[in-house]
Amino acid sequence: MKEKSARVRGVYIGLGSNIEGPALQIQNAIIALNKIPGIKVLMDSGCFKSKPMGPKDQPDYLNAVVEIETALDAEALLASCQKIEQLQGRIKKRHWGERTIDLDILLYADQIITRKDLTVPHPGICSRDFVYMPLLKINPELQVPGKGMLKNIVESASEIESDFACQFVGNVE
Ligand code: A4P
Ligand code: MG
Repeated sequence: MKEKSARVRGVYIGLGSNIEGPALQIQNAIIALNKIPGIKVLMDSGCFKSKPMGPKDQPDYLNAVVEIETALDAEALLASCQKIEQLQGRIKKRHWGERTIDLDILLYADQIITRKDLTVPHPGICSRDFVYMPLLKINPELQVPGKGMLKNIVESASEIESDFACQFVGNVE
């Protein structure tokens, strides 16, 4: 069926997994995103490994970011992300605890959204290495609405609270 709405570019989704085969979880979530009507995955960052933020008695994480083009508005995109989390068996046990898959909307073009259920740009963008490293790999010139160029913010280091020893480990399979 032909899409009626205009497609928005510059939309970035962060993916994270640390149980039940993280590499496969990330790969499956990207495939699932791409199958949703109104979403086209344009690029992925590859996989990055990092130490857990939050409880330390959980496995290391695998993170990735995808840039998508979408006809969905941010709310509908959030619902789609949550559906994929459910389908991949996401169970909430504890705050910042282990998970099969987590999908966060990092940026939705130049929109700034502050709703109860949705904050965009995602608050972790400039301070978590497992978020900004994959983002910068896709787009080194990325602008964060209301803040400026991501690489400048990261280089100035004033906002960096934490280092999770994030490193690139290879392509999404
Ligand atoms: N929500 C608000 N804004 C957004 C957004 N931009 N994208 C709301 C997605 N969701 C957003 O999220 C809780 C609520 O956030 C949702 O109901 C949604 O309406 P959740 O995914 O259910 O729970 P969560 O992910 O455990 O909570 P939180 O606080 O969002 O955690 P984060 O920021 O996702 O971090 N360590 C490493 N190394 N790598 C990781 O990826 N991830 C986390 C979770 C912990 N430690 C990690 C990693
Ligand atoms: Mg989340």
